[in-house]
Amino acid sequence: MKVLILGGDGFCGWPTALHLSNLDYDVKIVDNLSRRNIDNELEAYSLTPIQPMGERLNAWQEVSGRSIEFIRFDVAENYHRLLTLLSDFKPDAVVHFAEQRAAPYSMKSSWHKRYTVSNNLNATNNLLAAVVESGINTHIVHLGTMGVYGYGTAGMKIPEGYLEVSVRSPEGEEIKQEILYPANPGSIYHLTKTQDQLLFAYYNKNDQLKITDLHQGIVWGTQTPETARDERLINRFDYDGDYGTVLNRFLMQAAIGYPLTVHGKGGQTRAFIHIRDTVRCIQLAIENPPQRGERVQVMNQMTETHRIKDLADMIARMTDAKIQHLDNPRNEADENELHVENAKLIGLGLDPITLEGGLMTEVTDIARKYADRCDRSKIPCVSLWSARD
Ligand code: NAD
Ligand code: USQ
Repeated sequence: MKVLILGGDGFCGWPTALHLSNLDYDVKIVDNLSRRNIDNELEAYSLTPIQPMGERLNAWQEVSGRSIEFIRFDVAENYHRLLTLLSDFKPDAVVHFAEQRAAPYSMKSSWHKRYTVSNNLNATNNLLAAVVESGINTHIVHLGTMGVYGYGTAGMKIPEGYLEVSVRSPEGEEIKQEILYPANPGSIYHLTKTQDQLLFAYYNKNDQLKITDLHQGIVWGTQTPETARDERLINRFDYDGDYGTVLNRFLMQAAIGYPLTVHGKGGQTRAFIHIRDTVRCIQLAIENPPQRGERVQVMNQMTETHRIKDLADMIARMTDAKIQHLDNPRNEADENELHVENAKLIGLGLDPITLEGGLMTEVTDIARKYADRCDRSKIPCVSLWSARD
């Protein structure tokens, strides 16, 4: 099975590439290294010492005997390179991670808004147009986000992509339809993922492309069995105010004795998944493609939901960390309930890693081990959703 991984140098893409290579997939990675350039822009680096791509791939060859090819180009800009690669390699699946993924980064300035929209939408549209032009029969697996739905549920479980609605015709007849769940993005980044959905729906309808959109929750953890095999294979761990996601930030903060940074009262409820489950879900998605002509397959890729203040309390209990309540830099509800349907991936065989089960290992193995690499000045979230007096 041949798989092309777009964005394969990133936090989710790198462990996915190794996981699939380990299963004997023929893997090629495309990445423009924009994420590493953003590290330079923000002067905030991974807590873990990630190696350059060449070093990573040599180490993988050494420990596993398997090779992965890396091709560096910009998927949003270099359309013909993408088209040629697809036509020559003819992958059975393309996994699309190649987008700017941080909500705070997307809100930093008008430049960052425009960059995020242009990068993410052009990357997705280029991939779709190139698959059509190449004529290959591939399955596109895209990483979407739970944030396309917003985080309110009107008392029901958020379904996997589609909502059944019924309307009454002028004659009084009840007509049932399934529509994409109404989009309700909370940042420019999340907005790009809602627009991706429309691109997928259109190309699926017009060109019968086979597409799976994985609406993923917040990923936590760092290592997978493959990235843990050699320190040169280590995965990235973001903790800064733009790219660090909440649970990994709390884990790192606890490890260095920094009070846990809860936004507002911490009543926000969000969906979570461990990085080891992420790579497994992507494998399950690749192994279970939709049929040609079938509508876009949407799966909610999350395993549990937690309220931010409950996470902070749990970590504080386990580590004696202090908690600080900060003014929320975001424009979001102070409090929400969140119930999510995730039966599809569970039905395909996902056996979730739970927070309680995996937490302490992350704290000790990674956050404490690399605590001296942390730059405390990069921890505060300084990106504001709207101008303040
Ligand atoms: P990341 O920033 O670590 O990785 C993305 C990779 O894509 C980077 O290596 C970057 O250099 C590359 N890239 C970006 N634009 C590109 C382009 N135009 N051409 C080529 N390469 C490009 O992000 P991640 O955490 O690995 O997230 C991967 C995907 O999963 C994203 O689409 C993100 O929206 C989604 N996702 C992530 C999380 C999470 O918690 N990390 C949760 C839900 C969904
Ligand atoms: N938060 C804090 N303290 C912090 C950091 C965040 O209280 O120090 C709060 C935020 O205000 C927010 C929640 O925690 O309410 C989640 O923030 P986050 O940065 O962990 O996650 P988010 O911005 O939603 O983005 C991340 C990934 C993104 C992915 C998304 C999945 O960066 O790529 O799409 O999670 S989801 O949240 O399900 O939409």
